[in-house]
Amino acid sequence: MIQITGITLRDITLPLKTPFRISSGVTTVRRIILVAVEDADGAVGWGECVADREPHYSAETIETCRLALRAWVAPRVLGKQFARAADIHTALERDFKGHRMAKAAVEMAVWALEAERAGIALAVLLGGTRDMIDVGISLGIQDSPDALVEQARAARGQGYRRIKLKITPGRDLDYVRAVREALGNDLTLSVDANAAYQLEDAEHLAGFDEFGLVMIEQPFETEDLRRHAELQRRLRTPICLDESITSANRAEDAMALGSARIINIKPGRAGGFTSAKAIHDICAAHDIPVWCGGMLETGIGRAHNVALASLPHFTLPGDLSPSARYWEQDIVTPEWTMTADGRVRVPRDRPGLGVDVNMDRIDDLTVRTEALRAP
Ligand code: OSB
Ligand code: MG
Repeated sequence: MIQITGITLRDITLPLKTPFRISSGVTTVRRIILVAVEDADGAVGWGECVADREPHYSAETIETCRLALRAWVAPRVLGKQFARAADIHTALERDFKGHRMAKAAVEMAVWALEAERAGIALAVLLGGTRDMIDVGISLGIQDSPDALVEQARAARGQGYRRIKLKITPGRDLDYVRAVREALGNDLTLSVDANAAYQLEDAEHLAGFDEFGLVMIEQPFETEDLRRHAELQRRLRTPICLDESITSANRAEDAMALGSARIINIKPGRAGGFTSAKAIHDICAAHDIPVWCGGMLETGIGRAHNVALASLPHFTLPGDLSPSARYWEQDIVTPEWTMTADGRVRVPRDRPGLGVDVNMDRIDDLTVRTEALRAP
């Protein structure tokens, strides 16, 4: 039995080493709500809310998450008993629509807590089987094709197994062509539009077909499943959906419509691990490859993503860059690293997250704390 007695929300600010630009906006400093869930025996599980300040990626923001966590998530969990973390999802869905990133922050913290208490790795508790995962990098939009080529060259040198280029209208085909011409056809390349295009751009987007990309990620809006299917019929390049896939049912719809040949799974976007696992399972049943996306997480969110990505059907490289790519200093020890051949080790031999949360570092970065307690 897990009896949750407290949920502490800690806001930290953490500057990125370099600003990260996607089609809908730029992030220079991350402000992140960390969630510490405590049970009646004093065990603690950590979660990380992946919402950003602005509703660029989805409708959720730090402030909508704070409201949702305080008003609707916490009351469904605090003082309640759960046999397993897997039961939290149902409790959070009862008469409570949306707010998936807020739900996920707590749901995933409870999974970490259960693993910690059971003395097993989160990866093992989730059903993970792999102990090394291929890593890809996501390169933000640059000011010139040359600048992007330099970034891609450096990433290749570091051993990344897939390089994803963020694109936006006006900074797309020429940028990808420059990278292909400079670095050759062997490089595993993809692009991510973060919903910046419309069906009228279909012909323009077909221009990507000549580059041999492994996928084009989320060209259209979140809701546009039918339009993605229409585009897929006109493209050779496989479409991968990210923003659109908020649940297993939605993944099933996308597959039935032919909207995607690949799916990116982010547990924060899907409302937590139970939902992310369900998406994984339905994609496995339909033979649609999946990979684990990233949201510029700290080492806590990275621990969650690495654990999830160790499930058997995560067959493509994940956006699981090492700590040093984002931060001067991470909030976990040891920091996340990548091997010279572009892989991350799953800490299957350590209980819980597999890394230690660095409380001194978190205290230094904390700008606000809110303690929610069982009534
Ligand atoms: O679409 O995958 C995305 C970051 C913020 C919002 C959306 C996305 C991303 C990334 C970052 O691509 C990948 C990473 O965490 O390294
Ligand atoms: Mg994406």
